[in-house]
Amino acid sequence: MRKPLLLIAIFLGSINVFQAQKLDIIPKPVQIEQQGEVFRIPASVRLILDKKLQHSADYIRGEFLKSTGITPNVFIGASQEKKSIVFLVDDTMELPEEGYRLSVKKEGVLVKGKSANGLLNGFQTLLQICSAKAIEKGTIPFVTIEDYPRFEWRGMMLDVSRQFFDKETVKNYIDWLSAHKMNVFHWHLTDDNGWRIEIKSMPDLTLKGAWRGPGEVIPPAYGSGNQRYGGFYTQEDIKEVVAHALARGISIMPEIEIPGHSRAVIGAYPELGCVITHQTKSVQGEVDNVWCVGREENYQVLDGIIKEFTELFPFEYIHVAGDEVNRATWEQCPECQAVMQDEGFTDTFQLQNYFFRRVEKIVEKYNRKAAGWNEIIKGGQLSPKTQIFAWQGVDYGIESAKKGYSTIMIPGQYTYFDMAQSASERGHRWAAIIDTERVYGFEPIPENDLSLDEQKLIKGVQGALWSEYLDRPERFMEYQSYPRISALSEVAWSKKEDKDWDDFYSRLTNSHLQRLSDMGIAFRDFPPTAIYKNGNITVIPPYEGATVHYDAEGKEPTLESLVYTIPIETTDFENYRFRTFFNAFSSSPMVKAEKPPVAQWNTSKVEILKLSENISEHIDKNGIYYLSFHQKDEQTAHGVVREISLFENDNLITTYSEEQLLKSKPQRRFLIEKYSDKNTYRLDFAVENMTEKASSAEVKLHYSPYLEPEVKVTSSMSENPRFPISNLEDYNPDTYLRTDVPCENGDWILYTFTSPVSSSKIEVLTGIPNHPRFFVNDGHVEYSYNGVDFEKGEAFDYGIAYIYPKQPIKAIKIMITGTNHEPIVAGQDLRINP
Ligand code: TNX
Repeated sequence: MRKPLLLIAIFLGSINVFQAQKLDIIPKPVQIEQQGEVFRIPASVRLILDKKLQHSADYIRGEFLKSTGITPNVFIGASQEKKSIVFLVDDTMELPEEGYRLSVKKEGVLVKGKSANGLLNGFQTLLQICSAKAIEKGTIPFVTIEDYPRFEWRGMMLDVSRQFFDKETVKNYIDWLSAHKMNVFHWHLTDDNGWRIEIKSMPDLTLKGAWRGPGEVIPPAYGSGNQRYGGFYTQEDIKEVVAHALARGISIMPEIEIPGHSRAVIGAYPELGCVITHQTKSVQGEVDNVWCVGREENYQVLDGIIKEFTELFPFEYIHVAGDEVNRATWEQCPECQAVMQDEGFTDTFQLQNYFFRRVEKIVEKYNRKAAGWNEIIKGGQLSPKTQIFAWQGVDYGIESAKKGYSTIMIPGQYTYFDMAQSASERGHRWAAIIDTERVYGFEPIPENDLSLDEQKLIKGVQGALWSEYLDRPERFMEYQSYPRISALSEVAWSKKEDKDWDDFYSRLTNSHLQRLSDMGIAFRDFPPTAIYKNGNITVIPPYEGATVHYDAEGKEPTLESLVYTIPIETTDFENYRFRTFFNAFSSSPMVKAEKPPVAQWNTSKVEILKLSENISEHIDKNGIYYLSFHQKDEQTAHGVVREISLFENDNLITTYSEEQLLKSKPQRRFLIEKYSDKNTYRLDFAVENMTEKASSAEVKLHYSPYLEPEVKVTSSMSENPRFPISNLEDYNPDTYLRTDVPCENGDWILYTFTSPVSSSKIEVLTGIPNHPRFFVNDGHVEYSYNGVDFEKGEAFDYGIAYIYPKQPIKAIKIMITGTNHEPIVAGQDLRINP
């Protein structure tokens, strides 16, 4: 008789532990409760919208259809009915602004919002529930959600100057932000390389200043080459985009870059610039790009421009920039000097502050507030209404809040999505390499450095997408944006204590990447890990269900390449490349197979570790090997390494005794010349951890695919002493040449080998490594087998040319036939394939 009782107990138990279906909502809501049943959406479902949501009716109808496959009947302000989906504003709700409550029951769906934007946030949650992987199409599980944002400002900036993105692209961009409950689109409309907004009182700003190329007022830049390139938005376009954003709960903050980054303006209206005797360059190498701040008429011009901005943009803030101003221009300008004298200023930051005080007055006259980059704090007080954007680092946000300004955290080190996502990918790297996990880990409130009142001045966070390098490959701006913005949205919206990377990653990869794909975003997928051991490559996909394609000949895998299923037996692991593909548009960067680390350690004690490892199985041929130290993140990068020695059968091959900080990512080179499979190889090194902070790393050994023969390099162009030409002789890919001058027809760089080199293919690269700036546009390579007679080879394509020698080669020459339209030229080490 005991058995049936037990069965009943199990049965009852299984009812209680109802397994909630994963809803995978991003950003994570504050509170969710799920019940076991589902609401079936009727085929003729009624969507009843509060009058305050009228402006979003079309948007809501369209998105609902896309997400559920059901065309709703939309009513404004009608009374509630059974089985309908109702959106109601209730400003008496005890919730923060933009908060909402969502309940799905047998009777129907009710979304209550504190405001129209609160309802839109609830609507986004509803769409995400309907598109979660676990949810049957056409149903919504019974659920109760209460949700509100952590920060009132959740922004994203897009630079449309360096590359122009048309109106439709911008509208899509706004849609994607609103799907993530972001609420500010910061539109960087003007910069050195193009003015993009029609201003009726200053028509040449767009007639001339929106175009670059040969014979235009702005020289070619950022991939536009010898083509006329540009574009702008008419005032009608702007109004259309503003209305589009409003319907999606997004405010648009326009930015006018003043007084620096203004080459387009000065090109169109030269009289707005200073009269100077010798040129100086801005941080980004531009000349003639600063407004004269001593010329009184300029303030009327600015008043006219700002007035038109305020007529187009209803948002409370106008961003007036102030970053990276080349103030050296003002030092030479008589009119600027006169103001300095009259005002008794001793440095040009005071003059900059004078300028912004006047600009703030104009902005406030039109009932708006000014916003600016963190540099504008320098040189004096600002209006208490002005809001500061801390881009150079969190410390600048701390300084701004301590001075009492409303502050937005937008630190390059975490939220600049023009930064590369991994070491081998395209993008800036001046602030950091920023992957999605790093964005997710960003905490906008530096609690230890600010009082509670000061913390309240941190109004929110923002990401930025500068567009210098978005010219290629195709849809790279989407690749740089997502899923990093998905991570940012959670930083901005969700509670700090609810943040958990593993949980976020599981929601992202389980349902949200599919949502991004459904929105038509060509996002960056996560790369697999490929490990080579005992003659086999084993691939670990980045997440369950990910499809990894591979190529066995060193080429970039495509969707047509083989799909990885089981471990690959090979003696040739270095030639394999792997890549995750979500679909034809979204994929990961490619990765190589790696051997397991040769050594690792992990300590949080003050100690000296002496490591000694037998690494014989990692060495299998003669050639150059690189030893590198990889930390997981900055928190575990403490300590130094030294006395790194490699032994062959107990005989020392090379030793590096000097000490190097782990933070500096040490890399050491070893040459094996007498390999035999009977040899044993041993690696010894010491790690010293000086504090009780974490020190841990993996040590990897890579066989270099390239030859490194002795070479001497000379050039017709003078070098920048910080990036000398001798950097081209060291085969260290991190060091490169910068000239002091732009290149001209007839300039050259000559690589001469001590003895002729046999190679199947030599890659000649110009520009900064992984960062397409300062490369050779117009030119070709030449090569010589005897060092005297040169043959003409390939022309440079986007900074690269290849040589396929037929016999051992003695010298290679980069021949320049035109300017690269950049202030300098950069050169790199040759890549010489065996
Ligand atoms: C600095 S961020 C700039 C931009 C560049 C960006 C590239 C800022 C206020 N100024 O002009 O595009 O770096 O990362």
